[in-house]
Amino acid sequence: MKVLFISDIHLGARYMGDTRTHEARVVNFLRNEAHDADSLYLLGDILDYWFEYRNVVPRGFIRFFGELAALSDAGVKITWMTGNHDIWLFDYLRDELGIEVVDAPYIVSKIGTRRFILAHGDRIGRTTAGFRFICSLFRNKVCQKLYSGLHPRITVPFAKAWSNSSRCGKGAIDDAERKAQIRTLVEDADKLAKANPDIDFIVMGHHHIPLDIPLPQSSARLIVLGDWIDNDTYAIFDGNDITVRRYRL
Ligand SMILES: [Mn+2]
Repeated sequence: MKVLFISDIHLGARYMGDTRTHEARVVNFLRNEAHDADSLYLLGDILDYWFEYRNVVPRGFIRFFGELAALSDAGVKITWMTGNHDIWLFDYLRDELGIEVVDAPYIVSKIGTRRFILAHGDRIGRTTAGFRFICSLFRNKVCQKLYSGLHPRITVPFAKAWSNSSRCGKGAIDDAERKAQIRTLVEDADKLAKANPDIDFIVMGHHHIPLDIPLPQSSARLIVLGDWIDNDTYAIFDGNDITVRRYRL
């Protein structure tokens, strides 16, 4: 059995500079690693910004979407859990690519003989009240309807600038703060594992730090996928165990 997990690619992010090279790295990974996989889990923030209007979709990501389509057509089961950057995947990518789109704080899923909690992770671990408020607006159906009525000439530059500023904020985190962030994350994951006692692995993205930590109060392990900005990391599950790896071209 081969199952892949990947998150936080942030395709199209302005701060990546050369977005075409960034996309090519990811497509290369999928081409070399995913074609013999049984399933592929995209755990959110795959696209830095995306909004599906009813009849129109944003430009870009052609090679990435093409590769997902090829994988899906070849029988690889693809599940895309939305993150806080790619919340607005509605039915277009789902139907066009033949994938499953999931918008939930987390899901419990049996893969092979093991039980997983899968999440993007933005609703697990340390978050500020402001961040939670913004995310609840982003997920609100009425707000989405109103937003879709605005011309993309207004919304796209706004969204890209907002994403860019939140990234610049993240870069300013110092070591002490990062350690505190990981400590809170482990505590929260531990609570989640205790509430779901037969869980083997909690796999999530969002935090942009590759981690594989045994949880203190359960037999489960916390796997954080890292990202494709600084780390180029993913996780691979063989039916029995899961490992976090760095992709090298
Ligand atoms: Mn995120």
